[in-house]
Amino acid sequence: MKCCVLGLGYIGLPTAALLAARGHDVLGVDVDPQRLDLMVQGVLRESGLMELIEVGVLSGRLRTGTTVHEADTFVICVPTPHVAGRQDLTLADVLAAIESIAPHLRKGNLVVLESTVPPGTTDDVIRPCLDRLSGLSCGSDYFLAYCPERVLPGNLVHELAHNARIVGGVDDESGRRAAALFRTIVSGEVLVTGSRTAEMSKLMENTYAAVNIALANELAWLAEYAGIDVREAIALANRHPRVNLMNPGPGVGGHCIPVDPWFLVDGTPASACLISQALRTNDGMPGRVASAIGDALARIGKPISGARVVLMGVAYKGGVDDVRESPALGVATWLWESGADVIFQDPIATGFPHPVEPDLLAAVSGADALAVIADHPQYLGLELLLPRLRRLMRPNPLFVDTRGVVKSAEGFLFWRLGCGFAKDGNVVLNRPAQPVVSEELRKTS
Ligand code: SAJ
Repeated sequence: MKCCVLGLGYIGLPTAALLAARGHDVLGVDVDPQRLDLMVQGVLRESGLMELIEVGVLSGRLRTGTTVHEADTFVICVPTPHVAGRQDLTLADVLAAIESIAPHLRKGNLVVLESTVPPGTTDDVIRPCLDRLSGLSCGSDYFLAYCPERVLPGNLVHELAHNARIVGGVDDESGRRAAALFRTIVSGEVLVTGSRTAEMSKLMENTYAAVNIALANELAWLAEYAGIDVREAIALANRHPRVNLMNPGPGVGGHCIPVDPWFLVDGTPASACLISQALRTNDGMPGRVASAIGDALARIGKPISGARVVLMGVAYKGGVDDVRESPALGVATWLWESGADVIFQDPIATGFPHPVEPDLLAAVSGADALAVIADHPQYLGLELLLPRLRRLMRPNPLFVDTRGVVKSAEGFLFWRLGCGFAKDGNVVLNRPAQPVVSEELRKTS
């Protein structure tokens, strides 16, 4: 089958390569020729991706370009950045893609939208737009479906090929044709539904994660006040057969979980209070971590102003080089406001807007505090390296762990998110316990 994939980013490029590897004749299109070169040369570091691209290019089945050509199937993978209350801006790239497809659309063609969109977009916005621009009729002349991606950055190629896929047709025939396409490239189940349900399911998946992480973040503060290690408590609670709590962290980054739930909140804000609050809780985490760093420094007699703080891991999570919505930047912004000197350290991150030191030993030289923000695999065994790092730092140093990477930090004042303070292995200086029952409730009970 001849496929044209529009948007060669994090999803479009691997999708184009997988289609080609499964025997389709693929043209990958991106409006930015520079980006096209970078992507194909391997700027996207995902295990197995370069091999997949090579197979496609060498076989002649994967070609790239900046303009759309005729095809049997068009797959749209362009970005949909959330811009509050401005659907026109959110959908600008999708609508531009539709405009570029319309002159090439022929009877029998299939159009698949993969970009994350508010519920109803495929049927209410894309379908009438494509009908008008092409002069064809959806459901009889051509077919249209919404098929969200659900891959995990860091394990993208494997998940693209093996995860179950939701296929949402705007009508039965569209669903059937899109399902047939995905059955040629994925080994996971292909679940067919309507386009609105598919759009909603995609948003629900990432909203579930956002709310679950917000709960873990809130539990982290409660555990600290109670003098409990939240990660141990979560691990135990998760042994319940129907509990699946996620982990607290210094903030929620990436291009999906902090963004996608807004597509639901925006439509009906008054009915989405829980989701809005969860997003606010997660967005507040970098500030809370920064203030914990300031508080901890004060306890060892070091004013935050002028303190040298090393933030380890500027990627949005461990094991990826992606820095989009990086919690480290949020933590740094708060620290800068208090006059701290921030050093960024990361072994793999690319595209961070400030200088980043890849070498940990060089980064910690003369520092007052060291804070783990992303749990890169390169930090495994960090505990053993800490004595060496301490000798390079100023006297009386602080170690902050927001990801549960180390168990102890001898010779440091040690603060763990969701646990509290420890010095030389002993829990000390816990925050003042908050009343479990508020004064008001106490009076009424
Ligand atoms: N995070 C936590 N605690 C956790 C898990 C994650 O604080 O327990 C943080 C991470 O550190 C990171 C952010 O959340 O900053 C997101 O990381 P992630 O690994 O949970 O998710 P992404 O953004 O890399 O990929 C997500 C995945 N969705 C879910 O886990 C529900 C992926 O499956 C989706 O396909 C992808 O978004 C997407 O494209 O929508």
